Amino acid sequence: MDLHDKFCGALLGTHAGDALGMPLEGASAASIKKRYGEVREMLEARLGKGTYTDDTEMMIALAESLLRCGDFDGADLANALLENFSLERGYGTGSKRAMELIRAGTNWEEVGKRIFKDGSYGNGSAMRIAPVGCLYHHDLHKLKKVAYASSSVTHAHPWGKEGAFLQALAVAKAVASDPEDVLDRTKYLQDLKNEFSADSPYLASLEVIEEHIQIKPDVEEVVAKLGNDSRAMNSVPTAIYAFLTHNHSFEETVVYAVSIGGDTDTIGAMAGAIAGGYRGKSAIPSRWLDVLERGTKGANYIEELATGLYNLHEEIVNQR
Ligand code: RVK
Ligand code: MG
Ligand code: MG
Repeated sequence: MDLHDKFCGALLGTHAGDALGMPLEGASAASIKKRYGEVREMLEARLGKGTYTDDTEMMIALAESLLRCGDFDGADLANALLENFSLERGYGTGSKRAMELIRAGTNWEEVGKRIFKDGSYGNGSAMRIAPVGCLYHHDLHKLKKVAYASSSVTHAHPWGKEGAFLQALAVAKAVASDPEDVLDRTKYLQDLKNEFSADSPYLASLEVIEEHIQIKPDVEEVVAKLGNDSRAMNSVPTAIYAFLTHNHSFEETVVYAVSIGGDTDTIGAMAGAIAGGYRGKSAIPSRWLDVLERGTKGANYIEELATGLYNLHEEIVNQR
């Protein structure tokens, strides 16, 4: 397996899914179908074709911080999120509040707790998690610790943290699986289920995925059963479902993910991270890669971050 290609795939997969979904943000599955049939090409978007939103911007911040510190560092991550923050990328209410609190000098351990009641369970900490899923895919104990801690900076609600962990785990399992073999979807799902307790909404959704994986219901039923909004419980399992039902192709995973409607940039970004981690950058259609934004922190920079994470991963593994 080409691990470097997989790390690049997970990070650029986030960007590609985010960019494909962004122009459809908030539209229902039915309205997307009526207007476009299916969306297989990058469309003109608010900030231009191939541009990314807060999903990828926060992922860049997380990767930069992990590389700068060689490990998770909450204070550094809070600074990195603020340094990268550009309102025009389109941030969620809770994340915007987190940036205000960080800017005001609030200790990073306090920020997440002051948003909504008991913290946010938005999908903001899950959609940015691909760097953690890659870097610690060999060490699931460490992965869990860092996924929870990195979430808590902005999304401190238990469901927010669990959502970030589930998405990190989904990316990690994809990175660790050989795409040349047939994906054992039963085992993949079981490995995810094993990490969640009976009272977790994520266990319930993973069970729904298990029941519907062969049937491939109408997209409306997927929305009704798994959700498509910006709460982590209503979008992380949906992205995993998109991957598991279309794991033969990066393109099909992401095209399906954005067809579900609702929080399309984020469901696209998360499905893209998993599928990219599984099949690698080489599986991302070149006609998509060609139009991804290439500014100062564009796709080339994202690939450099993925290379840095790959080198750091090699260092960590060799030190053990
Ligand atoms: C604009 C009640 C809560 C809650 C709590 C609900 C960007 C709220 C990205 C909230 C993503 C929403 C998205 C999202 C990422 C969360 N009680 N309701 N404790 N916690 N919610 O605001 O960064 O698109 O309705 O923290 O996670 O592309 O508005 O934002 O789609 O979940 O925003 O949570 O959002 P937030 P976020
Ligand atoms: Mg977004
Ligand atoms: Mg979104």
